[in-house]
Amino acid sequence: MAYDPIARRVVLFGCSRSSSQDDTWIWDGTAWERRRTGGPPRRTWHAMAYHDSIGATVLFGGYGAGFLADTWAWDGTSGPPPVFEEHPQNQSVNWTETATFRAAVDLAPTGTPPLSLRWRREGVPIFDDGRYSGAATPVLTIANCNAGDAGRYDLLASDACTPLASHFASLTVILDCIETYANCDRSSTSPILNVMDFICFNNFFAAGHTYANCDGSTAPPVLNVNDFVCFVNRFVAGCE
Ligand SMILES: [Ca+2]
Ligand SMILES: [Ca+2]
Repeated sequence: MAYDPIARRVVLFGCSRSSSQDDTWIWDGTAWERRRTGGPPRRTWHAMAYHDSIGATVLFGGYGAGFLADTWAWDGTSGPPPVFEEHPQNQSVNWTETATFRAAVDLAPTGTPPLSLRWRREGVPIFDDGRYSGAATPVLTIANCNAGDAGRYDLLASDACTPLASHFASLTVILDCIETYANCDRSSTSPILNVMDFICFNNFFAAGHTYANCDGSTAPPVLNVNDFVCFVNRFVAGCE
């Protein structure tokens, strides 16, 4: 820790909590503020002082990955924020298929990982579950996509200073399965095919509706048990 008499603030770097740290903080007499410096690797037992002639806070040595003998100077300006090297891309998937969003953050400008990563849909954080995986990594996978997955996704990268969001990427889920024969009730939420389609088929059958002539037969009786067998087969076949 050192006092900067020009900026009239205290500068704190590193030291040890449960392990040695690599964060820089300033105290202006009112509040602590963490600053992004791209500065020294983590350490403790180092020496710091304000150097008048170069107008910088100077740090020397300490103990990090072994005993250190390096010298660093910080002029009080914050380093650049992380930048996205790769933004997620818009994509379309068919219903029940898997979608993958990918992004990459360049840590080089800051040199102060770790960042915490979190994918969001329409600004709402996503967490891993049975269908989402990688929600806190650069690659988000969404399995068995349904209509509710459509929307805008982005990756939020947060360090201790400033959260940074990627561009939005849109996911479009193509619901051609809605038009499949077995989706008798033309429902559009997952699961598209369920018991309601059997009830629907029964109702059409009872009403003598041409929809119930699943096998396309023409000899009377046009609607018979073969149409039930046909419907079951079409249901099992799903969206084919
Ligand atoms: Ca249905
Ligand atoms: Ca028939």
